[in-house]
Amino acid sequence: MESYKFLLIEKSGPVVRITINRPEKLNALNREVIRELNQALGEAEDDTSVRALVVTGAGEKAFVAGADISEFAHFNPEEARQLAAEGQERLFNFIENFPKPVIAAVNGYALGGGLELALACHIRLGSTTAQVGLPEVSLGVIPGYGGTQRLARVAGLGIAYELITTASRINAERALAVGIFNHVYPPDQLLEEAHKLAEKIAANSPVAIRAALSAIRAGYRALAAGFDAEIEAFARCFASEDFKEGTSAFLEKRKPKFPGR
Ligand code: CO8
Repeated sequence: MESYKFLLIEKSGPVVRITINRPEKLNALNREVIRELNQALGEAEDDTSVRALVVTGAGEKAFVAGADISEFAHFNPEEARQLAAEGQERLFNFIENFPKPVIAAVNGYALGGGLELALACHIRLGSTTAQVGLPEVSLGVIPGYGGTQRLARVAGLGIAYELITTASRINAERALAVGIFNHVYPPDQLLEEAHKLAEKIAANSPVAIRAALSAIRAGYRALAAGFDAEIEAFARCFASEDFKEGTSAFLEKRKPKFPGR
């Protein structure tokens, strides 16, 4: 098995756990983390002894606090389009189309690209300490890793409109109530419960599970146009003064003052 700079990979029986391990940056996703995740997922796909996956974040604070803002703060619209399209293909769509169930164990903040990662997984379990949201509009940008499409699908249009336009963070109890989480557990039980669920899945027919996953997502293929529209809208934000102000304010640790242009 490959060794990774930003991931910890543990295999126990038929279950592989991938831990995003960049806790000093709250496990933020940069290109390299996404490349490594793509590679680790590819290995798990090829390994016939692997029947289910658990994805989680290192440390007690965060699952993933988003895409790495310092990586894209200076991008122009074309670079932004490329980054979003590449990430969607290598990670988010890859997980959604994965032939084995992928369970997100959301152990803390899942914000922006972090919630989008959890939403791309097939099943989401949350810790009672988790906080989730899509705060992109507070940075002058929009979700670009499928969040506009998948949140509406998982939690409904009304919740998607509210969470995306308010940039609010919600707690685990609310995330459970709106259907983002399937179950919520105390932090010290989250991984154990995720593994129990993965093992329950692993006892069933891999052929039938692959067929079931493919049938479940078949009804959503029409959303492809939505993902493309999201990438275009995401990229357009990068030409705005609001985007420059939003990302500068985050990096300078101050509140933004949006000019509205
Ligand atoms: N990107 C880069 N660095 C980050 C990120 C991030 N998303 N989140 C946290 N960090 C860094 C902080 O800058 C800080 O670094 P340093 O110690 O070097 O200053 C370190 O992680 C610890 O974070 P904080 O000190 O801020 O920790 P707090 O406990 O005070 O706050 C929060 C925790 C509330 C989670 C806070 O870190 C925060 O608001 N983070 C950003 C959340 C956010 O806005 N996420 C969305 C990002 S945009 C996005 O995901 C777009 C997705 C689509 C992209 C498509 C292609 C690019």
